[in-house]
Amino acid sequence: MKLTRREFIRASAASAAWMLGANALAADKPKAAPMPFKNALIPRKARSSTPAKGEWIASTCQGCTQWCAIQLYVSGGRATRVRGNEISKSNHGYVCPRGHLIPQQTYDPDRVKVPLKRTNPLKGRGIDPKFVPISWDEAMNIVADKMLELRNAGEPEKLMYMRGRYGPLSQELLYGTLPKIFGTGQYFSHSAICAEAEKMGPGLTQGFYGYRDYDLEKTNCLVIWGCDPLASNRQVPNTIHRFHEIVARGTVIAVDPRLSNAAAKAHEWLPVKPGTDGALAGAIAHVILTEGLWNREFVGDFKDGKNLFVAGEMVDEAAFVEKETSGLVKWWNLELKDRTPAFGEKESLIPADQILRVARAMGKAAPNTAVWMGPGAAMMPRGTYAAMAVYALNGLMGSIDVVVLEGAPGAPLNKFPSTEKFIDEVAKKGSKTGKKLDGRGEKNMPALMGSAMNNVPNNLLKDPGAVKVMLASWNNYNHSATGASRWDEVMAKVPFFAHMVTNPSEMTQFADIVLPSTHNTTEGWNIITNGSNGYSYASIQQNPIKRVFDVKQEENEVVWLLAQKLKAKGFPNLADYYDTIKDPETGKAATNELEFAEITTRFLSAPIWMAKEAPKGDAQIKGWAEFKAKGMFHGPRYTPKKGWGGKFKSETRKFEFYSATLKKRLGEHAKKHETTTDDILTVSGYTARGDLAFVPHYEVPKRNGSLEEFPFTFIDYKSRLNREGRSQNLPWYQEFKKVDPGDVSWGDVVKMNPADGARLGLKTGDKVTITSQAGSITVDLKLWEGVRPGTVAKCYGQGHWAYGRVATKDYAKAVPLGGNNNTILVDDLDRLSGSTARNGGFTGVRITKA
Ligand SMILES: Nc1nc2c(c(=O)[nH]1)N[C@H]1C(S)=C(S)[C@@H](COP(=O)(O)OP(=O)(O)OC[C@H]3O[C@@H](n4cnc5c(=O)[nH]c(N)nc54)[C@H](O)[C@@H]3O)O[C@H]1N2
Ligand SMILES: Nc1nc2c(c(=O)[nH]1)N[C@H]1C(S)=C(S)[C@@H](COP(=O)(O)OP(=O)(O)OC[C@H]3O[C@@H](n4cnc5c(=O)[nH]c(N)nc54)[C@H](O)[C@@H]3O)O[C@H]1N2
Ligand code: SF4
Ligand SMILES: [Mo]
Repeated sequence: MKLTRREFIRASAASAAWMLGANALAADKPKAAPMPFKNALIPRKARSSTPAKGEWIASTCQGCTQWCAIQLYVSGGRATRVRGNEISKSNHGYVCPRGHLIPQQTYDPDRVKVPLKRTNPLKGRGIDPKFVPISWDEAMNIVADKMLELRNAGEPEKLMYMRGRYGPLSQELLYGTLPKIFGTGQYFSHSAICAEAEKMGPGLTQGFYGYRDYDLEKTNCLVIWGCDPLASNRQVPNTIHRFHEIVARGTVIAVDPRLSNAAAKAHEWLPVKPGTDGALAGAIAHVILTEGLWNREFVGDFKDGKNLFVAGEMVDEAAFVEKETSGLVKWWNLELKDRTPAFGEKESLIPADQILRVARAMGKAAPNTAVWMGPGAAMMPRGTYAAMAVYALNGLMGSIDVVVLEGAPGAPLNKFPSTEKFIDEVAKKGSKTGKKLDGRGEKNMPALMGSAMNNVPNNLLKDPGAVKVMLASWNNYNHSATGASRWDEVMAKVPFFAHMVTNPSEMTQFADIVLPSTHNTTEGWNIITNGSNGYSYASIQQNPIKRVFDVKQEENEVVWLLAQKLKAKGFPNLADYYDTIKDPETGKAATNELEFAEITTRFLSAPIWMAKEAPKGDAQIKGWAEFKAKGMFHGPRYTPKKGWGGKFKSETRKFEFYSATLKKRLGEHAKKHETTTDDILTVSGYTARGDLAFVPHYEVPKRNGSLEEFPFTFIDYKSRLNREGRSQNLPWYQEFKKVDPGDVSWGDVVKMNPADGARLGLKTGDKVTITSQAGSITVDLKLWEGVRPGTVAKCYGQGHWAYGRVATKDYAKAVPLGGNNNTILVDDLDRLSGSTARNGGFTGVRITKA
């Protein structure tokens, strides 16, 4: 970068102003780190005195669930810059804005730097734990002793492990192994507060319970529904890369109650009334059918070619011959025939003529129409059916496996040895003792996705003795889970809690032992797998920097140390199991925790770099050194129309508009409870009965709180800068918070339509209290046109009362910066999936001047 003198003066002035602004705003913050900015603006001459002698090293970002293959610029053992892995076929060498936060997250001065032990037995929000530093050895001794007390008392099931974010090695070495070998069934991952309800859409139609991929290069009509992939959701770099091309050549439609980044750039914005997505999707499907816009190649046609879909009229099932789908006419007769645009308008508040226009644009581009559904249309009470309704539009468009993809075959990975031999009788018995504390499988909790994690505190509050020792990693449920105050209550009661995290977050304030974790992108070992843009890939994390703090990675280093301690104290099974994992080249087992981390990473990825013949996909990688240098391996590109021809994984092997898959699974659940599916639906809070329950349909949105008492509907969304719940302690997060439409830097605003503001006599900058049935928070008000009257929106992320000095207003006094949405979001679920509700406007709120 060469600057002229004048440019340099201008740049320095700008950088000085920036720093002044940041520092003035951050008067009571620790010294923010404006250095990277300053460096970037210093002319070359000054820089050459300390030339950066570094190299780009491959790693993987875990700032969101895309898990991008990236490269870190490492200089003198320090990571200073970030970019996409240049060979990545999904991010094209770029990261999203959150990728650039990695160095700040790594060198956050508020990280937990050494193991800590609590000395204050009192636990509660705002109570100083009085942590004192201890050694890793002492910490491991304490945790191992507590665990063995349970085994010795014959009650291993009183151990609970809670996992938040993770890497694939967790499945093999921690989450999937430790509880089984130790003997407890009480282990829960965060998926139920993440986006599981979304998977019910593709799961119950085509038997694919997973996140979809999209071929944006071929997409001519992109319908972004309940997510904002320019800023969040998955595949952000590829969306940024392709979005403008679709805007130029086709149609972009955004369905979101708030003016999202995508909505601001789309041709059509449909500010749907929260929670009515099923009605809107039904109306669009109705138009597609009555106007004959469905994709004949996928869906089929009427026998004699005449379209018999006429509003309000039943159709004879025998008149239509389906191809790749099943149950279209049933769906029409049960649900769609009355879902006219007028009905859609009445429920969703989207004008009928806009519904018509959008449906026609979608039909015109089919099968190159992608409906990109996100949690906004799924993570709500009764969200299973909204997810099905929105996703089924892809079936009508015939876009399945054309532009809406299941994901390509992944890179080949090794299977870890079986744990079976190491599970003793005590463990077998323990694993089967007691019911899962999330209540899954109970009559009113079908939880077909397998977990209802956020229900654990409810059961634990009823039965506080059920857990005596709790381990948790990379999670912060006291902040990230709705009904957050329940977690404060329950965590205060858990007798012994060890937390494996990077920062002293809210949940950590309840810990007895804190085990400081690596920031895995810069300090850990792992192989991370994902896909986007038609490719799946495996990408490395290789501990590329010099660790500044005394941290260890929970998935491999900590479990190995813990296993050794348990062995020394008389329980060898975990350590003996880990010893069966040998280095793929030397055949040796690990002799220390860091070796274990590297060996397990090498073991997992060996089929990529040790294969005699190249696995399908990228050119052959010859050896570990080459894999570390390249950092990633792609499998082959997706196979178009993979599931066509009766190869979907649903019950009928077709794309089911009438879900035989759900009928079977719900039927099994009903049978287990010796009752009918209608009874299950009733106790689980759904409105459908009979066959309607098996087709995508509209369920009226559930609302916690009456309109009289709580007149506003609350909408939650993610910040473009949220690295899930983990970036709020970074000065750049706070400084650039204004990148979220309508938001402000170093603050937390609730956004209200100016018409409502005028009515209530409220103005921008007013301090307001938001109150729901669950609790209340006080934040600043911002009048903003991006939400309709009656709805208010606030970004998720702020409101930390712990975590660090930047994230809070006063860390020592537990004073939050802004307010946590999860304090006011009511604890409610979509019981069919087990997911926690956070979208769909299910929480009514009242807004008053503070
Ligand atoms: N209201 C609302 N709530 C939400 C969401 C929302 O949009 N709105 N999003 C939901 C979603 S999708 C998810 S997935 C969850 C996520 O929620 P959780 O699973 O609880 O995870 P986080 O809050 O992202 O991070 C938890 C903790 O991990 C620690 N940490 C950070 N980096 C690392 C690391 O590299 N290693 C280890 N061991 N620890 C680390 C930090 O101390 C941090 O406090 O939140 C959910 N909660
Ligand atoms: N920037 C960023 N990106 C992320 C993450 C992050 O923390 N930050 N986390 C990653 C993770 S773990 C996950 S699970 C994904 C999921 O993350 P997203 O796909 O972003 O999901 P949500 O945060 O739930 O966002 C919900 C969206 O739906 C809208 N919405 C709310 N109610 C309704 C409704 O009733 N109808 C409709 N149609 N829309 C509604 C909201 O305005 C918002 O735009 O994101 C991943 N990507
Ligand atoms: S935050 Fe997500 S999209 Fe951004 S670079 Fe990291 S993994 Fe990729
Ligand atoms: Mo998530």
